[in-house]
Amino acid sequence: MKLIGSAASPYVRKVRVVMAEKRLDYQFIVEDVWSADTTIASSNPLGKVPCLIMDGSEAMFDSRVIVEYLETLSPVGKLIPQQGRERAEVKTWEALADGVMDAGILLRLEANWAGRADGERSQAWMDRQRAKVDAGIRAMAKGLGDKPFCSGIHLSLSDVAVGCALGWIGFRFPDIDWRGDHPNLNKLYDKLMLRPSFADTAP
Ligand code: GSF
Repeated sequence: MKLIGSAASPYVRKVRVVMAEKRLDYQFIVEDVWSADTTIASSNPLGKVPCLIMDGSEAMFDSRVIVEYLETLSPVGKLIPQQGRERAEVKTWEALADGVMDAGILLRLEANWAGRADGERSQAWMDRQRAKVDAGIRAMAKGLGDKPFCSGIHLSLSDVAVGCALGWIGFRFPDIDWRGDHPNLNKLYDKLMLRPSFADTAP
């Protein structure tokens, strides 16, 4: 398998953490989707990473589809419950974490994207996205409570997704003090960073 991605992308990190937890081998192909000569569109028409290329088959995207597929490849390191409420709960945690990343990326693009002139940037739009980031982090802290992991007592995709979102927020928005505001998230992230899957993929 080949994984096209970048070291800074939180969605790509989610896939890499899952690969490592499940002891799956892959070749990491670094691609800068923002550079003028990127060839990502030949694999993913949406021009986004992560994108997984299976041997002799079509490309697969996006990160939620990829991690769900990876879960079927090996029983090692089970991360997603097979059915029912528990599965929906883990997928909802993932949607929450992805939503925080989505809003953070929209905020950054509005503030920095080179294709937009300064006069075209909307503070109201940035505030709207920032509110989603803040609300998402608060919901993570509330949902985690004093549990050892987001969904029960074992590591799951919930923790992987939340860890990738928080790590990326810390990397891109150093002014957002989620560690100080939410000691339980701080503790969870420190615990995740003890795992090679997280330590080796930090942005
Ligand atoms: C999001 C991927 C994405 O936005 C997923 O895979 O879960 N829902 C998708 N990737 C970014 C890279 S990053 O900011 O993490 C991307 O490739 N953006 C390029 C673009 O043109 O939007």
